[in-house]
Amino acid sequence: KNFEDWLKAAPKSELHLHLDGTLEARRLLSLAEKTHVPLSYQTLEEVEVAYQFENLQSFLDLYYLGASVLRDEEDFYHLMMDYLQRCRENNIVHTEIMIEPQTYLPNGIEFPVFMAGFKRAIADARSQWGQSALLILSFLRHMPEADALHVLDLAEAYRDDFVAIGLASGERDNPPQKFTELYRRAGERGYRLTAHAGEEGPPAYIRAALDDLQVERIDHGVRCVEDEPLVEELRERQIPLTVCPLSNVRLHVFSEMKQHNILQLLQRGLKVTVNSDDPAYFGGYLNDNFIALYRELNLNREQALQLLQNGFEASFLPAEAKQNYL
Ligand code: ES4
Ligand code: ZN
Repeated sequence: KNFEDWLKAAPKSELHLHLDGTLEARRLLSLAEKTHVPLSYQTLEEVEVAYQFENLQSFLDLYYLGASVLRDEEDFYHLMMDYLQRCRENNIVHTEIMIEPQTYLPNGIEFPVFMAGFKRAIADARSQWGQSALLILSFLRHMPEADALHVLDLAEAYRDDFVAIGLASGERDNPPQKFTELYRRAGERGYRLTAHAGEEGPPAYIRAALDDLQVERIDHGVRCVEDEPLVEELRERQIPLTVCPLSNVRLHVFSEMKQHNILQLLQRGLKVTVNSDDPAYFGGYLNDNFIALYRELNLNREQALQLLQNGFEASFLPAEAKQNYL
């Protein structure tokens, strides 16, 4: 059996996945027709052209437009179920999924609608093949903190359904400090804490996520290498970085996969994990990310085993549940 087959078959954990980023072009186009959302692309070929992103913002514009086709409980059930099926195909035995209510609420879709669809799909996947899944309540940093605080209160009715909060969307000019009160309150309410930092934003944003938001995990974090003392702190504290190789190349954080620093970060003893971010937009699910690391960066078995183990160690599962995977 060759190495690629071994990578595909290995049990995995995925920790950085935006559910709206799993909306496949085919389903997007058919839902857009049903919901009467006007798109400037009508065919799969036109989608492919539209998905040549310049940077994070040019991606986010299409990503939020895409998610606006989702309207009823069935749409949300199928979105979640399609991704959980992909987990099964990719041997992702545990996944932590970011849900972004601020994308749905402006369309008049409230918590009971999307949560019912999500929870039913997760319950079905758990009972059908033992899928493990946790949800992360992810906030949009281009919106005011007051809006996030309001959504945090709306989520109280679903407190047990979210293990953590996260912070996503356009990083530049939206520093972590903007959300200090949100993270303070969420911490008080028992949520685990993670945030995107150091994807397009400077290493100072990673430091601010650690110091001002008190996060225990960093989403992306690849720009930490620009600040040597920060790398040392991340290593010392074994702060997990949820790195997304195909995403970083498609959004030009790195010019090509051969330039990606994930294996250097691993070599330096950082707790790096591999993730797909928005697989429907960035050209691949988790196995495709691992295979790209093998083909372009010569990922070896020892490195792969470390990355796979980190994926479970860095999860928000309770310690006892983690043990079953290690
Ligand atoms: C995202 Cl790649 C990325 N970065 C920041 N926010 C996001 N939301 C969805 N994908
Ligand atoms: Zn992300």
